[in-house]
This record gives sequence, structure tokens and C-alpha cells, in this order.
Amino acid sequence: MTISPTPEDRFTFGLWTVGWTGSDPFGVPTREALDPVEAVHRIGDLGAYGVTFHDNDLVPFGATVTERDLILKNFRSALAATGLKVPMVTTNLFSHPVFKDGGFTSNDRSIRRFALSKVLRTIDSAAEFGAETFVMWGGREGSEYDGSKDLSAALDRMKEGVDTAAAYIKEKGYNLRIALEPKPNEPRGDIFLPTVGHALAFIAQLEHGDIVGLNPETGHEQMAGLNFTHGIAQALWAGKLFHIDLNGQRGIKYDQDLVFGHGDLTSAFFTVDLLENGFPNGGATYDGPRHFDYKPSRTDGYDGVWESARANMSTYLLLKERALAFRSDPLVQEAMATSGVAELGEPTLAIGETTADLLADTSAFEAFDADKAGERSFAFVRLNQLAIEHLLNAR
Ligand code: GLT
Ligand code: MN
Ligand code: MN
Repeated sequence: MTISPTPEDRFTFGLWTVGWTGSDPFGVPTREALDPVEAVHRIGDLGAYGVTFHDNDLVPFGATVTERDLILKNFRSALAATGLKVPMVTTNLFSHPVFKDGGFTSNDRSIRRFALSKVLRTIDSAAEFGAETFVMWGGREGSEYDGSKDLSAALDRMKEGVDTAAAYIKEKGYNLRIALEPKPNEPRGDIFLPTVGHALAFIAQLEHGDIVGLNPETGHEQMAGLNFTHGIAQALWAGKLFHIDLNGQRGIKYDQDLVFGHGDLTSAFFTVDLLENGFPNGGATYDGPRHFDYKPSRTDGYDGVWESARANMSTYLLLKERALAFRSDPLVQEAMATSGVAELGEPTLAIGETTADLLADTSAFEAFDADKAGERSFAFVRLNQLAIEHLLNAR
């Protein structure tokens, strides 16, 4: 069964996803280049809500003003014809050789100035397209050799770049927020701000951190061996889940960018459960676009490209249906109660209780039977099996 999406589902795709022609470090492209206008029409026909892009996905690096204007005119016509929105725009600071040592953190100051200027110009363009999120993925911001970088200066320059861009957005009065996208490695040996946790700590050091949040990607956290659902949960808890890149990854290896759900399916189930149903005891929720950042396999032709675009959305909707069934099943609710899921929502101290009160409470310590409490079975396996059975549509 394939479920068809509608724009209300708010599915979006990067132009660079369906437009990836299959070139990799070992081989040339296996597909012809895709015209962005055709990409817009195709994903619009499939029921997507919007499209996203890097400045150079649309206007090639070094294009003349005349070329640029024609490309933008055609692209705007395609948006008008399909009704597709542009909720996110980003800058390419990684393809051209000038960025081989990074943009904001290149050791070459003239390159850093070029990168910052390119970002500010793309921010103007993002605002013109009505985007609300400006993603910064610093793929080339990093190193292969620790001696090649003053790591403290690199973080200073990263801070300078992000703060300057954020201050520019405020100065211009744009309705835009910046979302940093962590990745542990690839293309650099080690990338700065490698995980959600590193990026959250970085944002806390910014002058304009109020409009800076995160764009976590499923596979990027999983490349670091981390739990993606835990990552987005902490971003949500911190009020920083501004955008999301959904895809699939099978373990700690190169960035696979598979279709959503084609990697760790159980993890994908709990990701959708969190995005759609929220935390069991309430808390922050995500209402932004469901953005797919995947690569249609190089083994497939354009039939496979459109099939895979559809697959991302269908799998998400199937998991949404399964996650709703999971949460509303009385047996699951009973199992969650047994497991103490609601109990974790209760503050450990009573309202107004002081540390002195706690220390004076003999039931909490002297009379507390730790051995007995240690015998409690949390029955987490039963709860997880219920999740798996719902995921398999066996309930
Ligand atoms: C690049 C990267 C993605 C980022 C994109 C935004 S570009 O394809 O692999 O994860 O989201 O710059
Ligand atoms: Mn990726
Ligand atoms: Mn991404």
C-alpha cells in the first residue's frame, strides 16, 4: 500500500536531492542533469508542499546577471504554476575549489570574506522567496590534520560568521531563522560542530543565538553512532528544532542519504512518533516542514528518482499512521503506565519542597528499601514489542 501525500503534510525536497546525477568519488554521473523547473513540477505532482535549494542549485557559480535573471524568472513561474513554497534556502560553501579549506573557517581570510558575502547575498534571496529558515551546513568547515587549524580561532571565526549573518537578518527585518546542520565527517576528515550536542553548545555562545537553531539530519547523527530521535528531542527541549533533514542510514559508515525508513526503520518509527505525537508527557512540538534530504540511488534511472521521492513521503505517512495506532492502543497505554513513562513527568521534589525537606524525609532515605525498589520490573521489552507489532501493522 502506498499512501499519497497532500501539501498539508508539508513535505519538502531539496533541488539537490532529486537532482543528484549520481557522481561519486569513484564514478561519473549515471543520470542526465535535471532542470530545476522540471523538478518543481514533478515533486508538485507527487503532492509535496515545497522545494528548497542552495544558491548554486539554481544559479550556477559565476553565472552572469542576465543568465541569473532568466533562471529566476523561469523558476518563479514554476513555483506559481505548482503552488510550491520555498520554506528553506541555503548557501553552497563546499563545491568550488575556493572552499576546499572551508568558507567561514578557511585559513585564507580573503576566502572567508568571499564566503560571508556569498551567505549575505543568499540571505537576501531567501527572504525574497519567502523562506523562513536559512540552513548552514558547514561540510568543508573542518580538517584532516589537527596541526593545520587553530581550533579555538576556527570556532571564533565560525561564531563570527554565524553571528554576522544573524545580525544581518535582524538588521534587514527578515522573517528568517538560521538552522545549523551538524555532520561528523565527509567531505572533511572531521567537521566542526559534528553533532546536535556540539551545535547546541555552540549556539549558547552566540550573540544572536535567539534566531539560531538546528537542522539535524537522520543519517548524520547515525554516522556518529548516535540516536537521532534523542538528538531531535534535545533540540526540541531546548526550543531549537528549527528544521529537519529526514533520510536513511545503515550504521557507522559513509553518508548514505537513503530514502527515509530505508536505514534504521525502528528509529524512523520513533522519529515520526515524536514529530507527530509529541513527548508522552507534553512539551515542545515540531510544526515545520518534513524535509527529505536523500539521494536517489545511482543505480536507478529517472523512474527510480520519482519512485524514491514518493517512497520518502509514503513511508513517513505509513509510520505516522502506525505511530498514531501505537499511542491510542489501550494496551500500549497500560504498558506505558507499568513502565513508568508518565511517572517520569512528575518532578522529583514536591512543589515548594526544599533540599532540607528532602534530607529530613526518612521515607526517601533511611526507611527507603533500595533492594525492594531494585526489584521493580520496568517491562520495557514488552512495551517495545508492542511498538514493533504496531510498526508491522500486526495490531
Ligand atoms: C549536502 C549535504 C546535506 C546538506 C545540504 C545543505 S548539502 O548535500 O550532504 O546534508 O543538508 O547544504
Ligand atoms: Mn547526508
Ligand atoms: Mn542534510
